[in-house]
Amino acid sequence: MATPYSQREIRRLIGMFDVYGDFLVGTPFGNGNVNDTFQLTFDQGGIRLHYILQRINSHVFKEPIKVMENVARVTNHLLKKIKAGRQETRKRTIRLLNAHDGRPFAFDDNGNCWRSYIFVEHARAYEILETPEQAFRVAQGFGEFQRQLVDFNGRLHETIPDFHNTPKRVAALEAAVKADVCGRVKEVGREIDFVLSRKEETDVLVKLNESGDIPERITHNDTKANNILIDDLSGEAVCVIDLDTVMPGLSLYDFGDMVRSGTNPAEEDEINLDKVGMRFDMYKGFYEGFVDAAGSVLTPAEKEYLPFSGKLITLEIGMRFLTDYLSGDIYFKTRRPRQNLDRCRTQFKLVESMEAQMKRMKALL
Ligand code: GN1
Ligand code: MG
Repeated sequence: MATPYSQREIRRLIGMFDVYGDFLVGTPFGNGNVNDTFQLTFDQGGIRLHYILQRINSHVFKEPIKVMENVARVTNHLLKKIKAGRQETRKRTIRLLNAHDGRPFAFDDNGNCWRSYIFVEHARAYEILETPEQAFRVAQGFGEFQRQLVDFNGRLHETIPDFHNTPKRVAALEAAVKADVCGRVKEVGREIDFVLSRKEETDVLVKLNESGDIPERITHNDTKANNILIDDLSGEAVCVIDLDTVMPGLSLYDFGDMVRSGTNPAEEDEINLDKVGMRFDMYKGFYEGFVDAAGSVLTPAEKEYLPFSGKLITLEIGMRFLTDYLSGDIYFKTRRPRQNLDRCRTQFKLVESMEAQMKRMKALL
């Protein structure tokens, strides 16, 4: 749930940006675990248009201006690519609105950083994917994003250092277990053992990067299936969204997070673990879509570790939920008690399901 804001406050906040037309209404939008997001309706000359207005969570993003510099640089790069394509296309990138000072963000009186985007009409993000065809399209969209950024000039800010450094996430969990600030460690012995018994595998990708076998790239780092918009008519992936964590990273974590979020037919915090597991046909869709779009830029080692990457990031995100549960639910938004623990258990169930199907996944290579 987004923090409650009155219509008056929303009107004042969007008033910091250059938007034409009359503000009608603003409502909470989407299911993000971090930022506060609103969809705003405007009347422009008798036509209704929408914008997104978002507050950047400053607990998670300590340097919001750097986040916005990354987002602006990447969207400008993508926009050039789209414009250079000769065919007419529904493909797009998120487009930031400028605030009155010409910068693509603005601070409110309480020091919160806000930004606004043009809303992409006739497309939507799916919380749960239904068909392998959708998985193919989603992976194609994120793969294309990866490919389009291959010739990006310069390095982006590392806005959250070591974001997908899995061994450091293990260390953070171990520190939270030691501190046990909420006295919850006694409830989660099984979950802690689950991680510890897989500890040696957690540094595989970091090590391959250190040895030069897999390159640092510009990556999205939050490639949940719901972070891409699917066109209502064509079913094509038309726009990658939620670029806050775009920064230097490993392509495999991007592929892995699609597999984590999109192969599971249940919610991320599903309580009935019988419903949770990896659908192999969905995995196949992701694999084929990603290779179709980004195969030409991936190295042999990157390709080889595609199946493993899904398992690794699922373990990593499960650990992050567990760490947050032990720390008193201070990072991810929660709507009910133990939600972070439920999220963790869902992830670990999914890890087991991936382990059971690893051979089949590798056989596709
Ligand atoms: C957060 O805000 P949202 O829902 O897009 C998190 C991701 C996690 C995800 C799990 C900056 O993403 O890393 O994978 O929740 N974003 C950040 O649902 O930590
Ligand atoms: Mg996000």
